[in-house]
Amino acid sequence: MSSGVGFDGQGQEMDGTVAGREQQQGGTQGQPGPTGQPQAQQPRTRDRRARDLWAAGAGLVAVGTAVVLGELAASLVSPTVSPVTAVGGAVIDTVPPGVKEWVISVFGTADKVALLVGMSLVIAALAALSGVLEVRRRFAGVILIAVFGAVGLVAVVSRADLTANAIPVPVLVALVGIALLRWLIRKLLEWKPDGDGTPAAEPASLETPAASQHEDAAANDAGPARRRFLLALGGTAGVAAVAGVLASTLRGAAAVVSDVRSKLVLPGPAAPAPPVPAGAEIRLRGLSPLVTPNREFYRIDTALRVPLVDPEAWTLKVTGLVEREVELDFATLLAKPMTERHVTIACVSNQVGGDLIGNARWLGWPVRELLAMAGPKAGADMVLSRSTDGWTAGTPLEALTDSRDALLVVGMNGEPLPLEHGFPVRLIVPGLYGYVSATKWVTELKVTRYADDVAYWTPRGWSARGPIKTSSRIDVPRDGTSVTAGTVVFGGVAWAQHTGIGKVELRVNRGDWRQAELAPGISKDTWYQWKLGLPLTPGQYEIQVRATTLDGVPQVEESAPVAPSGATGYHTVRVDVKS
Ligand SMILES: Nc1nc2c(c(=O)[nH]1)N[C@H]1C(S)=C(S)[C@@H](COP(=O)(O)O)O[C@H]1N2
Ligand SMILES: [Mo]
Repeated sequence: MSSGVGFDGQGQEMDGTVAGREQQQGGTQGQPGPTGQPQAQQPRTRDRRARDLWAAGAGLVAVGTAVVLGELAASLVSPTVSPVTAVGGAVIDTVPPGVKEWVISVFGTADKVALLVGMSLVIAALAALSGVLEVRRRFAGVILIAVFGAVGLVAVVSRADLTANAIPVPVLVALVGIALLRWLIRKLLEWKPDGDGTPAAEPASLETPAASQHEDAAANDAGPARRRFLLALGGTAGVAAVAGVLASTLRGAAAVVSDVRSKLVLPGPAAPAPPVPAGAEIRLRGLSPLVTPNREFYRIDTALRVPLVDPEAWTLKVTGLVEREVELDFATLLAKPMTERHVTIACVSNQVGGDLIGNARWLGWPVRELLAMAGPKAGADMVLSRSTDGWTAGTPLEALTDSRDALLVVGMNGEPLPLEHGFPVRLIVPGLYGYVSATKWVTELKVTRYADDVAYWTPRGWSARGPIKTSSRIDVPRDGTSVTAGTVVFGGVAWAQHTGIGKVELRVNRGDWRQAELAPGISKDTWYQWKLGLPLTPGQYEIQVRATTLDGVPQVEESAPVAPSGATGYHTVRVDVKS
């Protein structure tokens, strides 16, 4: 940007306070002209133009920095997500076919590059415009950035391939852009305060002695103020450059692993998942899908940046209290007979009624087979699984060796594991909260004892063992909504992993429990859907749900917080029934 501003007197003014003042005086004197009016107006117009150009530069730097920081943030939250690409994708999806054909005919295979270049130009133009608008009228540029932030948000939200993690990014971009723009424009106005008035009125006043004195004072301030503005501008651009290099490095690495993942062909299951029973999925608007799509699957981990693990380099070591250490590479793992199972996993931090729970079809090799190869020694009661980033989970040895299908998972809902969900290999253990079992990016299984080892969350206030507590949730109608009087259909899910759900009941305003219609579960390790129509007349209602296991054990009524071992209590929704 700075290359475009060394024009008409501006370059001299940049040389320092004294030079600036001299230039200003000399400039006025040097202007030929019979009257004072044109003499004063021309430098004034030039000054305005120079200030507008600096403002355009400020806009470019502010928005450019925000976009680059957005790319960096996005590459951290999700390695495959780019707001710019999302907007580009949305453009591709929305342009009329004619335009698309035309672009392809002109640019051929370079159409994507053309789109990116075109988008960059549009963004740059709008960024520059936001600076000019902002310097001329406070918040005019801010509004422009806000509008384009909103467009970016719509683009990101509308992209089917994006995870929820990416949604805050356009908001962040807009907020950072606005803050930087306000800051840079303020600095610019401290340097060039003149020109924000109407040019018609000021030239006349310039001729008065008082005004010249004022000009003189302003010129005295111009040096430091100018330096402060240029420092702010240059510093911000420097931050953008560093962030840009970082973002593209991260994205480059992510792209490599992403590419490997997308080309990976998973083996078919030797033991396929039992078919989903007819009627397991209840058709009811707003009810969570029986099998959670990967991109809707909750994500919880301590990884600030998603670990990027190249399957070629991946190995899993079985160490600790074993007869023989075993090391497994990815090709060997893929060659094993795979088991496929639906399993509902949940986070211990899931509040009653919360959404940190999801059901997927996992493909993997039973952990018990691997442990059998290693031969756990007597006295061992825990397996400490470790991920590439050092995170650990402590799982009861028994849960990994008994008949349940604890798996070394490579596939999720028919795809290789998404990077966020542990690519290339993670653990899934039916019946246990994620923090004690579901290690993503897993690279080591240490057979040990609870007495000797502690997992990541244990010293942080969470219990060493974490069986998932039986619970249930009302999905529809949602809490706090209004519904029309008549038969109101309630629906939701209930889970008691590895035991199975026997019944689900609802009660209205703490009245009698009424049994809901319970759909068959896919297996005892998955959640079950349920629904119940209740005749409700206009008024306010509080509806509660409770599940009972197949063994006849009801979920715990007493409310408990998530720490240390999972929340309990009945999910309660309040609905307003209108006539
Ligand atoms: N490497 C690693 N694996 C991890 C975690 C983590 O922080 N790091 N969090 C666990 C927790 S607390 C949960 S609830 C599950 C969530 O798995 P998901 O993100 O695939 O839904 O992953 C588990 N596996
Ligand atoms: Mo969790």
